[in-house]
Parts: sequence; C-alpha cells; structure tokens
Amino acid sequence: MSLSHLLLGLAATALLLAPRLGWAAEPLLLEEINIRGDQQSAIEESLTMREVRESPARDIGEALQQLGGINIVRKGAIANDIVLRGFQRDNINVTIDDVRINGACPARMDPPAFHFDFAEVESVEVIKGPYDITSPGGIGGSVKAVSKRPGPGFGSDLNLTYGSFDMTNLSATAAYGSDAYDVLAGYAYKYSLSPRSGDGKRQTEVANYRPAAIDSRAYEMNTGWLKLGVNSGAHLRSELGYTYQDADHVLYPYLKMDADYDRTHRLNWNLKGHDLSGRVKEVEFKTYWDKVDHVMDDRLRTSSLAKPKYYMMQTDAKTETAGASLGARIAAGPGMVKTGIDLYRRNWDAVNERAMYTMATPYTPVNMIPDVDIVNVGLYAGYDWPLAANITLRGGLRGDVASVKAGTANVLTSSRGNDRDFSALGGNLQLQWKPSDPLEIFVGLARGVRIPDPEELYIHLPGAPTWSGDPDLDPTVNHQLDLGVKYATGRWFASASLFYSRLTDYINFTQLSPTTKGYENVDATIYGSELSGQVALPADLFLRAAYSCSWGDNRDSDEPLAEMPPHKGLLALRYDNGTWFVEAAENLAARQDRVDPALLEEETPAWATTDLKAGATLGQWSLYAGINNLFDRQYTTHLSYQRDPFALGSKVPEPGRNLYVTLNWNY
Ligand SMILES: [Cu+2]
Repeated sequence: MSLSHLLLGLAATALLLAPRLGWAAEPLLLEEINIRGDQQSAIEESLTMREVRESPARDIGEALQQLGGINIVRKGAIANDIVLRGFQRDNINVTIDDVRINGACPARMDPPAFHFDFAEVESVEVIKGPYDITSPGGIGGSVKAVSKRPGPGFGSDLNLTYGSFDMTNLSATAAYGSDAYDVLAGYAYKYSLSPRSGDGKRQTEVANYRPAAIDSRAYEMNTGWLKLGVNSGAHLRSELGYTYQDADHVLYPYLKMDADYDRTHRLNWNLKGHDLSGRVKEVEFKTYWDKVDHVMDDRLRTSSLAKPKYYMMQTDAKTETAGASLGARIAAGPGMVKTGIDLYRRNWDAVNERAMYTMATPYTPVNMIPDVDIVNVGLYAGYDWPLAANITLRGGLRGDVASVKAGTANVLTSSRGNDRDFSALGGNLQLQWKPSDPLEIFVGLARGVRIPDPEELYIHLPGAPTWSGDPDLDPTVNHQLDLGVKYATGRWFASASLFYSRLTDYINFTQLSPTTKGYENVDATIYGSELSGQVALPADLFLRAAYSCSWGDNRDSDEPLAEMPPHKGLLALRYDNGTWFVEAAENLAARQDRVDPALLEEETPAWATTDLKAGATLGQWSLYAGINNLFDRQYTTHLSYQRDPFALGSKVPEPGRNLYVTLNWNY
C-alpha cells in the first residue's frame, strides 16, 4: 500500500527532525488541561479545533465522539447524527453561532451538524442538560459551534487531508482584520468512496445497492462562506455571514434511499454593543435565515429496477427557518443579569412519491410532512450571583409560546385538525462551590420543555408499516438533577458527573399497531455518568481517560428505551513536547443488551479499537498522520441501524483499518 509507505516515511521524517526543533514550546496540551480544569463547569465540555485537525473525522458528529457522553448514529460515511447522553433529535439543540438550522429530510439524512463544515468552526461547546436558557428546547443539552473570526492583519489557513477510501478533505480560509473592519472567506471540499469495514467489504455492500453503485462515491460536498465584520467605535460591532453548501450523491446504506442533493443557504447578521455604560455590559441583536432543499430517491438501489420512472420512490423535502433575538447582560448588585427575547419561524414540507401508490395512479404525491409552520416566541432572564469568593449561584427562567399549523392536507390533518398551540416554562438553578482551590463541586437542578416537531405531529406515509405522527402529542418535560466533582491543578484534572432525568411525556417512537409505527408520549427516565481525567506526566507524557454511560427506561412499559448507547471508554497516552507528538488511543464500548422489545431492537456486542497518530509543527506548517482501527476490527455500534419504517434492516459497519495524512499551513 503506497499510503502506508507514505505515512511511515512521514513519521520517520518527523522523528528525525524533532530533536533539532528544540523543546522550547510550551505544550498546547497543558493550556487545554488548564482550560478544562479552570473554566468549564461539570456540565460543560468543549472540543478544540486542534483535536479536529489531528483526527480523520469527516464531520462534527464524528469529531465530537471523543467527548464523554457523546455518541453518533451511523448512517453511512458521513452525516452522523449526534446523540448526547442518550438524547437525540429534537431533544438536543445543535446550532452554529446560535443559528438554528434544521435538516429537511424526514429520515434525518441531514441532521443540523451536517450543514456546517468544521473548517468554518473555531470551537464546539457542549452543555449537558437543559441549562441553556437562551434558546427553546434542548432538554437533553446543547451543542454550540462557534465560527472562526479573523484576527488582526492577514491570516490564512490551508488544510489538506487524504486518507483511505480516497477520503479527501480540502479547506482554505483567508482573512484580513483591521481596527475598523475584518473579512473572512472560506471554502471546503469533501469527497470519499464508501469506506470498507474490517471484513474488506464496502459499507454499501450491506445494503440493496445496484452493483454499479457499490463503488460510487459516498459523498461529494462543496461549502463556501464569507464573513464581514465592522467595528463602529470601541463599543459596537456588526457581523454579517453567509454560507452556501452543496452536498451531492450522499449514500445512506442505513436507509432505503440516498440523497441526490442537499442545497443549503445560511445567512446571519449580528449587532453587538459591549461595555455601553457602567451597568450595561452587552446588548446583542441577532437575526438569521436558512433554507435546505433535499431530494432523495432509490435510483441506486435494486428496488428501482424495472419501474416506470428511474426511481421506485422519491421524497422532495424543504425546510426554511428564520429567527431573531435581542439579549443583554446587565450588572446588577453583586452579580450579572442575563435577559432576552427571541423568536423563530420554521417551515417544513416533504412530498413522497412511490411507483405503486396508488395502483390506479402510480407516483401519486403524498403530503408526508404537510407544509408545517412553527412559530415560537420566548423570553428568558437569569442571574449569576457570586455568594462568596468561592461560591456562585446561577439561576434562570425561560418561557415560550408556540403555534404549529399544517398548510396542506394529509390523513392526519384532515381527520384531527391541523393546528396546535403550546406553552412551555423552564428554568434552572446551578451552584458552583470551590471548598478548596483545586476542588470544585457542582449541583444543578433544571427543568426543560420541548414541543413536538412537525414530523412527530403530522407525518403520514402509508406503507408497510405506515409511518404516522400524532397531532395530539404533548410537549416533553425534563426535570433533571446534576452532580459534579472536579479536581484540577495546573498539570492534571479529574472530573466526575452524575445526571438523573425524569421525563414526562417523552416522545417515544414505537410500534403503535400491527400495521403502524409512530410516536407516543410516555414517562421515562434517562440517567448516567461521565468520568474523565487528563494528566501531564513527567517527560512530556500525557494520559487521558474517559468513561461515560447512560441508561434509559420507559416507565410506562417497564422496558429499556430504544437507541440508548452502551457504556463507552477511551484511554490515550501521548508524548507531546509542543513541536511533535505521538499518541496511541484505545476506544472501548460495552455490549448493549438493554434493548426495546417493542421495536424488536437487537443486542450489540462489545468492541474495542486502537488508533495511532503522530504530528509535528514546523513554523507555519503542521503535518499529521494516523491509523484508525489499527487491527482492522469488524464491528458495528449500537446506533448503526434504523428502527424506523424506512428501515432497510442493514447494520452499517464502522470503517476498518484506515490511514490518513493531513498537511496544514497556518499563517
Ligand atoms: Cu432524505
């Protein structure tokens, strides 16, 4: 294999060069340990772009997997959906610069994180639990990506990754910043063939692909973005951003169809005033608009053979979201008030056509998601109260009203009415106490509410089985308790957290009748813990360990909740002198035998994989190379097959041994 020779050559060069480069640089890792130790509370975790750059992750979901409590739904080579502490879909908020961007696909081919490229992103912050009062929903937590912002002067970043299965990630950004204004432009290209798993077969071989499609590209994506910043005086800043993304030919062996294309526009404008007076620390107005066009069909599958059209089935789906918010931070008494108002409107429409529906008129269009509008308005206020030098109490409340209305008819809207109104009240109380300097204790109590989404309310797709929403669903309410302990010195930190979520009217996907699958409100609990630690050992060695688990119980049926990830762990040893590093990591997941019998879920065996990587930085250049799944294990994760009516029944295996090399130039 030429690629492995290339990697060996690069690693040898790095090893030879390293001693000449000196040991002066303070490891970036120590800084990260300090940030994790000092600045993050027990319910927060963040992913830095250093970690993304070193990894062969194809998307934000895959990159976030290394954090405690995060798993992904594997549907193919890309577009992995984020699962946070066992919560997924609308139970978590995934945003970029606080922009809500929804997927258009009713089968979640394009989850929110699919729509922003990580070359756009500077960092990703994860808040575990319903502690973010600044936006609606998010009862399981929030994943908040923050986009890159230009620094002073000219800056540029070029990144080239090439790996097994012809995986190619190219990105380039160029920026210029002065006191008065700044501008940033970026472009990213991603391409890959379908990965081969440990048995040497492509992921496409587990599904019903036509022979010619097995070796076709797994995805091809182009993303371009532009960001303009204008500073008026010392206290006012305005930012305008626009991103266009075109994803083509994205394969989903998890499902019965593939995406022909996803076209996404995202536009946002922010105006921020800071230190406006002694009391008013910050006032910010944000507004955004985004739109996704998604078309999927089964033209690459054997199901489309000998049909009147080039497909047996096709879904044309569109979603459009617009929102605005006004928020302020005001000093009051010993602490700080945070308050604001926000609103968004989302439209979602999906039309499905199938050859044999109906026999009299083949390809009769079905209003699968009947042009549904949601309008949500919310208000929030919170207070950060430093009770003493080492104790902070934070509290906040949030209220929302929402109305949902279907614009076209299907079986559900015609028989049971086509609009609903909702109201929601949430809030939280967080105590952060440092009894002694390295030790910190966290106690959090929170209530979060999220309304049912248009799919859960109104989807209707006749078939075997029929996929059916329920227009009478109630919002899910989460009452959660969090306990955390953290011990952090400059050179190491350890953190342990426990959470317990009591969920009323949890929206559960299940078999509703022998012929119908759909959604029901049930009472449920999800609870679990995360443990993590990072230690700077002598001789520039670093050890990192992480463990996380979550259990889900359906209290109505006394059975486990579906799609709960098993216990997982990570152990990594790294040598890093600030100039070059080598790292070995072991990823572990336990067997999952807690399965939902109502959906005929299957158990998943335990697995372990080994990853190796190395990298070096010389001036403006960095070079990284690695091998993931070194021993070419054949395995699937528990979240690798669809329980939905669009289930193909195939489990999508994880990639087998794969190599990658990344060259980065940063100026
Ligand atoms: Cu789709």
